[in-house]
Amino acid sequence: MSSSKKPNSAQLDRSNPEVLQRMLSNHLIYTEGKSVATATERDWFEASAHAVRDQMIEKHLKTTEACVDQDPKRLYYLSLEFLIGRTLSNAALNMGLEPALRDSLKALGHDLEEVEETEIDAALGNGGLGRLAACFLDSMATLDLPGQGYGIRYEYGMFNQRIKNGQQVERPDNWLRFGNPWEFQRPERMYPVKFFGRVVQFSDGDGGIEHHWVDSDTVMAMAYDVPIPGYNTGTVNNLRLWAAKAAREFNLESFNAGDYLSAVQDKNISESLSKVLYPNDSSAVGKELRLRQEYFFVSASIQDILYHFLQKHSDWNQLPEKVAIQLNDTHPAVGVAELMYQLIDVHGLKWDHAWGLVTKIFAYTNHTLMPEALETWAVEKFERVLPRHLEIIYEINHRFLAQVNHLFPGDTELLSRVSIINESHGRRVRMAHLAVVGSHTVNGVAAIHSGLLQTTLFADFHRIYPEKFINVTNGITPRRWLNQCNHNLAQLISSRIGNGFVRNLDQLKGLIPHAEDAEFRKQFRAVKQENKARLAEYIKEKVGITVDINSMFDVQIKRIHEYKRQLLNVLHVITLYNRIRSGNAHTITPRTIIFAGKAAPGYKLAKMIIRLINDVASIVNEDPAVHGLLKVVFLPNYDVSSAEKLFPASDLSEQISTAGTEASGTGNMKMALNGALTIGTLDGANVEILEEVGDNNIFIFGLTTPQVADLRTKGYSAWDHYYGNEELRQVLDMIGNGFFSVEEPDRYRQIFDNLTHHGDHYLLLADYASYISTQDKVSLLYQDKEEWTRRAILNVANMGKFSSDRTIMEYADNVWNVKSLKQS
Ligand code: 4GP
Repeated sequence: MSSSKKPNSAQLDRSNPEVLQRMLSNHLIYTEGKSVATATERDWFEASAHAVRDQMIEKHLKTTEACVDQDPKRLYYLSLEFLIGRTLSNAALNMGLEPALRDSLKALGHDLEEVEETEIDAALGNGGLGRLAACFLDSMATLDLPGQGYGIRYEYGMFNQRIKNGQQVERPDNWLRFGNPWEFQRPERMYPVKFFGRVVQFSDGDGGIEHHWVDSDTVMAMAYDVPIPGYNTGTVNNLRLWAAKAAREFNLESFNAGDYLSAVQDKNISESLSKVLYPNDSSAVGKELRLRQEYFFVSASIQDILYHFLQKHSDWNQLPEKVAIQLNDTHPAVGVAELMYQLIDVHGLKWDHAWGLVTKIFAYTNHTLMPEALETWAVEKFERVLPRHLEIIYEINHRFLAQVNHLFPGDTELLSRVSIINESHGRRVRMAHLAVVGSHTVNGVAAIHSGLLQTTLFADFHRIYPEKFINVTNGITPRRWLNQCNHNLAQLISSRIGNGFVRNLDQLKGLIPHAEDAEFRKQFRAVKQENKARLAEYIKEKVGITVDINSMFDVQIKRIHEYKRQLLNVLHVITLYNRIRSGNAHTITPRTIIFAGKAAPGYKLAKMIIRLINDVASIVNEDPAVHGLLKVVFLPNYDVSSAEKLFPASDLSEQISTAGTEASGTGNMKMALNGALTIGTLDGANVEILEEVGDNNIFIFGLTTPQVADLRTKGYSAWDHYYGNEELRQVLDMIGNGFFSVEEPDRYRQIFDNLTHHGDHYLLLADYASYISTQDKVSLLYQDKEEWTRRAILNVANMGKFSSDRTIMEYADNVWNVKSLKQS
């Protein structure tokens, strides 16, 4: 069809199943080159993706045009991670094509669920922060906000986790092996990104100095665009991911000298920049390739942002009126120095002018208080890779410290604490400090976390710039995390309160009276049972374990980390096991305890915890004395797609981190939105979930953050708990003495030692008694099906606050000052 011809709207009405069916068949033949007779499910997925994509493209182009016409202020979300998962069902849902797609595939003899199973997750992220970025993209598009994501098109995403003999084994995630129907390569959108070299100074003839970054190596950044459809709106935004390309296909000198291999080697080295996502691992800390990845995508993105700005504007003072940049954690913090570099060295602005603009543009979100995640770079390394940027950072720091000295004269301790350069343990660049100094707003991701940032990690900065610090509590997109993953629950809710909640999650409050309706509770339970049956099948298929869908599905799914305390959960499992073995079976409510999550490849203790869970599972699951009262499952390769099966099927949500350690959590929100009750500490967003659902509808236990701090200052003795609690002692002895690893009795000695001799840093033993007695209350309540369901419904009804639409509106209003596009 030529672009000048008006489309025939009847022909393009893809929500008409007959039309869509024809498009599917056409794409199968003309895009995939397959006949109906030879097509696999995967071919039908490709055909479906192309049919849905066609409609997205039209809206995508319109959104781009609207942005050009309206020239609004735009938000650019810089993130090293976007944990997207699958796209087909989500795009179909948001575009209003889901029913037609389901029907069309059915008419062609295929099942949407089976077809979508062949889509490989886009796992361009580790966990929380990456998934949050993906939810934010969905909300920005849904709210018609002119927002664009920028990241890296990794060739290999988050590793695949296999479990061999109970242990985690990592396998590369070759997610692009069949291609990616959702992206558009833009070979015309390429930017050079420089590394290495040196800086030479010239007089600018005006009394000033010009800096020239010379003898550098160049890698090209090539854009790939991924359309991001909003729900039930004309807006389709863009996620732009950068791939590294060699600046020259071949090094001609080597090639002419007959050294073909080293000619190609240069190309490989350049292109390895976007090869693989770093798992957030302690071994990744300080890795030069990581620094280069960060600078690579930040530089390309900022060049692209300025290119678009300069298409329409010539007055630099307008830059902060047109551009807002959000730094998703410190990974893109080098952007502060890069924008200075671009403005001063490339576009010739003076320092003060440039700095005035930069500090109106950036905002920074912190996602963790864990010290190992706070990025720093050795000065020598930074200088080698980015010599000019180090000079710029020195200058930023010099001026910043002068300002601090002015505010707090003579406080040299303060100066050394806040300096962007840490001088005390080998000189290092502190990226969090650069982010705070260069941003107008700094936020944490839940009220408690933002408070802790201000009183602990950034207390000094809070004294210097109190006005910079705010809280923006995280949220999740209800499209993926309710409508898409729990279709039946969404339908049931719609049948009572309409479907306005999908765009305005506060409307779920309308369910509150229905919690008192026995018929509604029955239907709600039926949905949960169906979801549990679906998960049970999946578990059977993946790990061969049969689980009882009438048992309580007690679920802890998240990265494996000591602070998240999967081990505390294991202590409870073993406690239940011991009670059953000692003849107390009649007091036990049957449970299926499900774990899933990946450990960073270099995090030995986290890997040991996975192994322990698997060892405990084999003993418990095979012991005839257990009589089906207890099953333990470790589901391998936790990813977005398996999460979509796990959340809807959960009865109990385990959110049991040591108070003060989990920044927010978002799994806690997904669980409650899908009708699970939470057992949790007063940590992260649990605190706000409690406020929303009321203390009757959540199980809170354990020490509070001030109590944790207090205990640590006063001195804590894990042994007191060990000797003071017989059940606990028995459990710990079993772990330490090899009950679960008879062939290697010392296998878990280190766990025992950490929890006893080495001080139990995350205070598992201090919280054990409170956790166990709260779990007993959970068990008791689960026996009262009606009351349990009533409370589960009240959880769903009170989750309105945790929509990422609310979160994004707060960022748009309080941080970015970005307004919705006008729809034509
Ligand atoms: C995570 C936090 O651990 C989690 O509490 C929070 O909900 C999430 O970010 C989104 O804000 N942090 C990371 C990380 O993913 O890599 O630091």
